[in-house]
Amino acid sequence: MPHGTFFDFDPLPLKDAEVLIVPVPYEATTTYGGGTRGGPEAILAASRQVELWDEDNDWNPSQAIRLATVAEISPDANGPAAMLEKIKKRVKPWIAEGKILVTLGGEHTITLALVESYLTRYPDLTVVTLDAHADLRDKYENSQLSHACVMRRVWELGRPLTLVGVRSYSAAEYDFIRVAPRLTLLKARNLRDPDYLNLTLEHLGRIRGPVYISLDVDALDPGIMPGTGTPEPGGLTYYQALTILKAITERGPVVGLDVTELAPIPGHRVSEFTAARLIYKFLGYLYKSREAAKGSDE
Ligand SMILES: [Mn+2]
Repeated sequence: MPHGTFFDFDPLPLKDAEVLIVPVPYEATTTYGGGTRGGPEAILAASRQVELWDEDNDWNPSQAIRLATVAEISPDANGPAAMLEKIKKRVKPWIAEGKILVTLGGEHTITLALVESYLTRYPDLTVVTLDAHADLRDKYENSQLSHACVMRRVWELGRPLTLVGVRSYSAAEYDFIRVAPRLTLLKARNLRDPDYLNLTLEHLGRIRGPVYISLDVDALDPGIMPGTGTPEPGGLTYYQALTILKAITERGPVVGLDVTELAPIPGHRVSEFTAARLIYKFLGYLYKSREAAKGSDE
């Protein structure tokens, strides 16, 4: 295992793990700043510095989380379609066993393979993505499998899709957003208004059934997340991101998470540390909500 394990947890045998950390250092269609291939390794290294006591719920989630870190899914030189197939082949058996995957990108394109794989086990899946960009282009630089098209391809799979934190899209994407069914756009600029934030949380709270979360790190403000290929000013604050992740996990089962587009800046650790911290927060919320659900069954 070249990367070591996430959070320095004692490695569990795969069969005993509920959560799998899956590194996917794939980068092919990045169009501006590169470097997302270094994302997984940077997040893994940063995760080992995350304080395990969680002041959010005053508990130590690491004592509950049953986690294993698997070997990376290495890039396929035969292009995006081959890479997506490779990812599906690797992850489907884990998803079939009910594992919760936390996939570390790499570019956002990998989300398409993950959602397709999750749909084979959870046909009633809803996808929530946090992203600065709509990623709803039909085609970009002559590719339908560009990171700029990933949410269009995900939307085409026929399930509800909610985009949170968006603040950058083209005229054609705007026209698409206005007419597309099953699509909800919750803009970053409006989240500054507490009433709108509450509406956002209500919308997320109303989602029924399993949810898949795709976190493009550029959803966050570049002040706390400068290490990304296509930074956009005006992003989510850390606490807004936490509130949103908490609302989604408290509402019902979250079956998977991906964290994409992290491009580490040498000597500048805030981006990967923020990403690792968000993942630990997410897992804390997830296990807390499961505990609460168990408690209410008794
Ligand atoms: Mn983005």
